[in-house]
Amino acid sequence: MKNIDAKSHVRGESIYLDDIPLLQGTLFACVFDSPVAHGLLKSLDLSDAKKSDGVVRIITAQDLPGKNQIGGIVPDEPLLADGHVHFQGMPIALVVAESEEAARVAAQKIKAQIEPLEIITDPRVAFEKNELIIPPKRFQLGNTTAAFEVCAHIFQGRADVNGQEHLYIETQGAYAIPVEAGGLKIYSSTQGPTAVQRATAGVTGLPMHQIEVDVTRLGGGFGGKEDQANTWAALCAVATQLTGRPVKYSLHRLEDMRMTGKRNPYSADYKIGLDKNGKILAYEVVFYQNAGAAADLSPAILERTLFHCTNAYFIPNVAATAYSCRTNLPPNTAFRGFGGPQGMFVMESAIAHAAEKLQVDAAEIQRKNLLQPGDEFPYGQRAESEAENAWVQADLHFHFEKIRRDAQSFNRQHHYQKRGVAMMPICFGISFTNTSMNQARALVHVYTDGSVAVSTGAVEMGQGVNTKILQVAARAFSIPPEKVKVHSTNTLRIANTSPSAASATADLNGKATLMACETILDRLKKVAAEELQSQNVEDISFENGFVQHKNQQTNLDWATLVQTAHRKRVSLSEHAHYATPGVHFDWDTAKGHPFAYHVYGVAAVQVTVDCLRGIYEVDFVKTVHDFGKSMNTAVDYGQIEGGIVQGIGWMTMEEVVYDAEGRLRSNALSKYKIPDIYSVPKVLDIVPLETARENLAIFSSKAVGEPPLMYGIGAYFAIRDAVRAFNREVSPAFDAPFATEKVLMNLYAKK
Ligand code: LUZ
Ligand code: MOS
Repeated sequence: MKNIDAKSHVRGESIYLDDIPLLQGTLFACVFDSPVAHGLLKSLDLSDAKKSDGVVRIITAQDLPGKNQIGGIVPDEPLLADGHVHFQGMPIALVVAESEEAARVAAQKIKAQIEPLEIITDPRVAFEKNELIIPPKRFQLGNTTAAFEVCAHIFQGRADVNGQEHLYIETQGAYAIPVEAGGLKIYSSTQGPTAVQRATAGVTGLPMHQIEVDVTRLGGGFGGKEDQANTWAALCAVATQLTGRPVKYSLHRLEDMRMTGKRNPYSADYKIGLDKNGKILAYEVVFYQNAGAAADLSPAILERTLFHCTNAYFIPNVAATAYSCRTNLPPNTAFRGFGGPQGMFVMESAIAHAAEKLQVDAAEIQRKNLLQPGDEFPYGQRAESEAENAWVQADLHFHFEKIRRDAQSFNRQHHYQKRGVAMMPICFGISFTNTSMNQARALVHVYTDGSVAVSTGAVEMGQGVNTKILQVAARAFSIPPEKVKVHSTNTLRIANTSPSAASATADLNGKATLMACETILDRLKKVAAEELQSQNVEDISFENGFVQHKNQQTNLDWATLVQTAHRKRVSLSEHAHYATPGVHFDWDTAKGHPFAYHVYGVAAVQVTVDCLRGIYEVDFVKTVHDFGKSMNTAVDYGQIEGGIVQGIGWMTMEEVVYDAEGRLRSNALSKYKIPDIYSVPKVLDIVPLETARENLAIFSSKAVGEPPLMYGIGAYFAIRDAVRAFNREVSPAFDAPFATEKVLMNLYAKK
């Protein structure tokens, strides 16, 4: 089944925030943001801006009716700067004017006097100064100290991995509308309608029931709108409250890049110990997370880094420590993988380091240490591992030995072109690591013409979740997909939602939808049994829009049955609640069973490096991927292709650059290179893993949003391999992304 949005997307008919028809009297907002990364806000001169054409109101921290606080996990983030500025791009004032242009012009006329304070951009410097967002988090398995005593080989090093700009095609934005009795209706481009509702309630001082948040769809989120959509919605809400008029703010790309946080950069120290056969006996790692100026989601991201610090390997002795370090950068935030990819990059760096020193193929070490079913993760959960299975199947399909040999023979024949190869196994845990977030609700109405309306907490952001939800309802009722409509995500229809995140959206909301449909179906079966004078409800089933009795089609069609049920005063609506069974975690012991299941896979990645220019192409990414049993291969393959390319971009070309003043230098698309069609692997083979194992996913169709991004890590190590094929003397630092300039420097570096 195709993505249900395909047609309206292609025709340009899909409605995004900026396409919503405006109400008469709508005002437009623009932020005046801090030009300094750290300082004391001494004074603010609004006089010129107030006189500017079309300006209706300028709002500062003192004007907020409620609390000046939007921090989700830790209350450390003011909506508008009050006395202090903590990063360049921090909102200080909001101009509200009759047009977008008028608001922008006026914002530029605001002058702030800021007394500079010391600026920290490096997480290790922040750590030295004890600038921590939360106390450190630790995972431990076995005893590393004892294990290192018996290791034949021990290697220590450092790995750095940079951030990533989300670059959702639709920038952040919100549109707030006053409704009667002081309430608000807010359209928001958010992954978390409830997060927007909660943050808005805080700054406006309204109870949550006075605030309706509605989301039709996003033009991409990638985690950037899990928490950071709150700011714009809260600002518009306050402006609406203070002016009594609708207020819209759709950010300019430059504002969005400057003011919003990115994927957290990490710096890490690792120590890996192996026995003489290449078995990893011990692994110690310390992560320094660059959180930026406020907690945002960084504490949860830090946890997911720890959860993924051993990737798809079993290591009997692990000690992992993670520090969330406060710097003067925009608060960094969720980004596809949520800290997991950063942890996995460090693990792969440690393995590459060991392989280089031991003069073996990294694949040999990877292969020997894959998780086996029943192995214990450092956090106590036992693996239902597909890691070995995925590796064996990938080897059968793609012939790793031959890939390696062909690359070597190519390299013997070409001096200025070198091929590099890497294998990239992945293991990604599915569920929010915060157990309480693993719940969802769905509201299903069957109308008397037999058509069905579904609402859930799932936000459609291009990932195809609405298509999957629709499939769930259509399959549950055995009716054609055209009979089902999935409606916008709305806090009045579905309350207390978890954000659409953690790859878990289709599972959580799909299961709630299935439960609601099944409850309605049970009622309809009783009605059908009465109509058909059948003694046994068990004999009733549905197929192709007709009722079946003892597997024989009857004349009773779906719409007639629905009308009959309504006439008999049987409810055709249901609101269902789903909570993932069996998940729990205890941070006191740092053990538990946080994930409903894991997604596995293995990719073989090959690149060709042009050794004169330092540029490279990805020849192929070939993967055996664990879909469970895909319920929509079009959607799932699309997610995998997109994830791989986004991962390759992060690892090989996207360079987020802040200078020492905390100013974003890569602040436009002319200075920040994202993958284009030419960066896509020439060959992208995706083969589903064959498995008989049961899982907790919706229709056994495993989550697919985040896991494939991490195949992109293979591109980093493939480039590194090619560089070393050209220059045997060099041992490139583990410092992602491996962008062209870095490649060129390493190609010609001396020992
Ligand atoms: N968001 C969150 C996430 O709040 N908790 C998570 O565990 C998570 N994982 C991935 C992406 N977003
Ligand atoms: Mo995400 S990083 O699942 O919002």
